[in-house]
Amino acid sequence: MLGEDLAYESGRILGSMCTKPHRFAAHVYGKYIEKNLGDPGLFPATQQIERETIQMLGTLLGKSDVAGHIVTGGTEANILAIWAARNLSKTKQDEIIVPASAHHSFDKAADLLGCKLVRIDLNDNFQVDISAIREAISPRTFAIVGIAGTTELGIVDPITELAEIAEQHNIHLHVDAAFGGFVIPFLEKAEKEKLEFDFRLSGVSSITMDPHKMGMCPIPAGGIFFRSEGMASAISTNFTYLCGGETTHQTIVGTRSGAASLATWAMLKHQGRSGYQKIVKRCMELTYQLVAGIEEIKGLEVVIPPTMNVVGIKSDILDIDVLAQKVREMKWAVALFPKHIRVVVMPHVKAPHIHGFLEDLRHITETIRR
Ligand code: 0PR
Repeated sequence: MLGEDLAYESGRILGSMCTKPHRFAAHVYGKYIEKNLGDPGLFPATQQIERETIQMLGTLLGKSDVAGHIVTGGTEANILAIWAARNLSKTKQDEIIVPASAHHSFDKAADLLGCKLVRIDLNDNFQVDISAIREAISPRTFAIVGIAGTTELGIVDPITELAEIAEQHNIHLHVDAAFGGFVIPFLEKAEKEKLEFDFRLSGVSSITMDPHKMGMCPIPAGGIFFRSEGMASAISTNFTYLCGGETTHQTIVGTRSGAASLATWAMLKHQGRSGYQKIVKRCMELTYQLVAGIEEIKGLEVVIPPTMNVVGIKSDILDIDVLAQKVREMKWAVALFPKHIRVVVMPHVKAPHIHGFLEDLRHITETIRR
């Protein structure tokens, strides 16, 4: 039955932010499949390894003594951040300011928490408009969200400015680096220095960064990071009856994968910074090849030069829905946004796939122009 599923190895999956997990991470995951961090008293060593994983990733994010957990994904991480910010806020504060490009997990968070999302338009660079953020802040605002690697285009918001605003107004700033967290730190020095987004900015209170995207870890592995244990404990539930003894949960789910933390820990040790730098370098080289190829095709354009391995393709001769339909008919699985097609050059995408895709795009546009 599974023959009907698409496989990453086919190179046909061009619009996904997930990839085939690294073989070693998958091996570790499979080996420790039964570990349950919902009852950490039974698995104290696994809990310690989760702590170390959070510490290693925290260090990458500019602060080794962060609090946090390896969770089910970016959605849970974003919900946890907003939940904590809401619990830390004053009464009558019920508004969250988010960029128009925010992932739909923030809609889920707002709905679950009975809060209102105030959406802010983007500027010409597809970043959130800072002056509009300033205007939108009200006494009801308890959180601002900035994105480091937007779902639609991989764009990084001006997080430095958002952090200043958050500090001035004493508001929680959550940075959604679900995708970008495993890309930005591994870009070339000159590139990453332009993209400040983490705890090195004192106004940043929490960050989402997912190992199961560009971290090449098995699903489910999201990451939530809080600047301090005090912030994380705003969503703590304590109970005593478990067979592992008294415990505290700071996640939505109860029973949860310990293998996810073990696989992430192992993958970080296995790759090190240089391993991830190589992965990102390869993805970026192919991204630039894709961009160069698109620019050569009459009728197609990239939406904006990419910051990371996410490319938006638009057309001035073809309705984007029609173009996506034709691309999909040729068996390329791309993501479709209102005005563009999204390609994510994940580690499973190789040069022949990009060249085959470009050839098909050329063919589609030529047939239309004729
Ligand atoms: N934040 C950002 C910026 C995201 O892009 C995503 C997911 C999330 C949070 C939520 O993460 P989880 O999906 O782990 O909860 N972005 C991808 C997207 O919506 C998710 C995805 C992954 C979609 C693989 C398709 C796919 O094949 O495009």
